[in-house]
Amino acid sequence: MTAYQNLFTRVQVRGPIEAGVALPIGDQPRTRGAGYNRLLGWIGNAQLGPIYLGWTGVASLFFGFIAIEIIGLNMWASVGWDPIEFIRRLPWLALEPPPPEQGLNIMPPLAQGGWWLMAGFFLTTSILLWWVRTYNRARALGLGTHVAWAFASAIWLYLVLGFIRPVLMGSWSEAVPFGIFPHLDWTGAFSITYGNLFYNPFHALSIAFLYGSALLFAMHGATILAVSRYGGEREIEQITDRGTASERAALFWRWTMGFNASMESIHRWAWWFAVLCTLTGGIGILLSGTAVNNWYLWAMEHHFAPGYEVSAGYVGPPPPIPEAMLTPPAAPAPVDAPAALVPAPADGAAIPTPDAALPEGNVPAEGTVPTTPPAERPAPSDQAPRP
Ligand code: 07D
Ligand code: 07D
Repeated sequence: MTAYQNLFTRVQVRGPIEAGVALPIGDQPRTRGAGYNRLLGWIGNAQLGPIYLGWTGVASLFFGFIAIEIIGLNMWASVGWDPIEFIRRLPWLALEPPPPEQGLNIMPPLAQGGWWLMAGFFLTTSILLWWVRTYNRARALGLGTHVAWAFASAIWLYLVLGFIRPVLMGSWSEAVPFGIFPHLDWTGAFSITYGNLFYNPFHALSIAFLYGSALLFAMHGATILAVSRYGGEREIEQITDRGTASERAALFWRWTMGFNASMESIHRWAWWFAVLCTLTGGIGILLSGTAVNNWYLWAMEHHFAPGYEVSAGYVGPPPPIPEAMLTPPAAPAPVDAPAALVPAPADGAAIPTPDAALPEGNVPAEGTVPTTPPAERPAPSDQAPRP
């Protein structure tokens, strides 16, 4: 018997192409072509198309293409138009924003951030047009505009990083460069410049929502897969029924942790966690360098981080070096002086002392013989004192 496991999509529906609902009057027609694809069917719906492009879709793709062209050609030029080098070094190539001396100049020389500014303009236009498209398509289908507003939250962080904060700081040089590793270098440098972003409470909130999103996604995805043998993916129609996949899923969580999200509320949890990740993140970036220059010092002021003196003990000018440590070490004993290095007798009965063993002027090498006469030596703690 086949074991019940359904981690991968196993059912692919095929039939006449589904055309979808009629579009509102005034909308452009969708593309005509549509077909089936087995690979896509493994991860989602096997039907591809028809796509609604509309003028926002076409314009968005067009501007996005121009942005990628500007970025790509600048990167290619930076390796002397060598195609092999371009591919080999692509992850490290960059298109940098204007240098600080250009301030907010919107017409800097092309090689000094002019290309960056243009690419940024086209990319932003493309992203905003894509947002309009998500909003309009949702309206055309009679949906809520939740996707558009969630996307807007990501766009908020993007705009803060590349536009709003640089404008407030008075310089495009504050913005993120285009490039795979270069944008990570920027991210690392940003944290260091502002005294460690971990002490920025909005970065912390953003992380909590990021991790929370992953956890919620895992919990919800797993729950629905686990009850899919009872039709769990038809969650909404089962909300109020007993004995359904929905009720079992709810009971599972109520039994394991006492509380369960409802089939409706779990999607609100997911939406809010995802949206708040970039919303709080954008606030955190916006405050850095504008309101707060050093998050570590800020956190110390607000008793949120310990001071150095608490965490690392005494930090200050080093204590003076003892005089004895500054005197040069004693000259080594002449090799022909047998008393200088006296091995301990095998029976351990008597340890030679300087007074007994050393001729005049012969100094034992440090550590070879005790310098305190036997009578004055402290008794070993586990032995009785000598008579
Ligand atoms: C899986 C959906 C698909 C999207 C993908 C991304 C491009 C860029 C452009 C070569 C989850 C497509 C990528 C179109 C190509 C050029 C010039 C989404 C999925 C597959 N980052 N970041 C990446 C962007 C910022 C950070 C990867 C964009 C901030 C860290 C990818 C932006 C900071 C790490 C990427 C942006 C930051 C990454 C994978 C915009 C702080 C990684 C992204 C527009 C938030 C990871 C080498 C991914 C990596 C990574 C794209 C902004 C930090 C190249 C488009 C400035 C620490 N970022 N990022 O899967 O592997 O997202 O880097 O703001 O470790 Mg980034
Ligand atoms: C970037 C939203 C914009 C993207 C858009 C998409 C296209 C292409 C193409 C599909 C991601 C446009 C799409 C153009 C589409 C195709 C083909 C969302 C974006 C509009 N951090 N950190 C965060 C952690 C440290 C730093 C957030 C963890 C260090 C900076 C997140 C750690 C330093 C910034 C987060 C850690 C540092 C962040 C990002 C651990 C580096 C930000 C949330 C464990 C040394 C950003 C307030 C997000 C932010 C950010 C996580 C460490 C720097 C929660 C887990 C201390 C500068 N960090 N970080 O969703 O908001 O991004 O900070 O160490 O700017 Mg961080």
